[in-house]
Amino acid sequence: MDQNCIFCKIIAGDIPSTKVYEDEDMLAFRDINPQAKVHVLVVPKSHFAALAEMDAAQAELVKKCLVKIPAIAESLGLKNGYRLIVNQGEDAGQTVHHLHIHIIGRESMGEKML
Ligand code: DGP
Repeated sequence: MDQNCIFCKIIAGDIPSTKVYEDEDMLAFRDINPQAKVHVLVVPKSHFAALAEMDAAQAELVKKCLVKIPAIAESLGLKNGYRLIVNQGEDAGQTVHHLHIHIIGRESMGEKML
């Protein structure tokens, strides 16, 4: 745990969140500032800042998150699809330096981005 990390505090239960899924490796909770009708963050419980700092063990954790995301998305009612986003660094607008995967959906995103 990184004492200065807001997501570590959420994982520890020191800051409340609206959880949608949890197991020993990851926590999924609703984004405080949703950019779509459904906006959930999937966070490995082990702290590391970003993709660029990921080692092999941490990559395994991200893989577990990716494997679980379709079931999380289904539980959120995202049967027509969703978008995953990982922001890496300042130019991407990464504001929380604990690796997280955004799940965004429940509305057509068209070709707004990507
Ligand atoms: P990013 O730009 O990829 O670093 O996105 C960080 C996201 O984290 C942003 O969409 C807002 C969300 N967020 C920041 N602080 C909190 C918090 O305390 N609780 C929750 N639920 N989400 C948070």
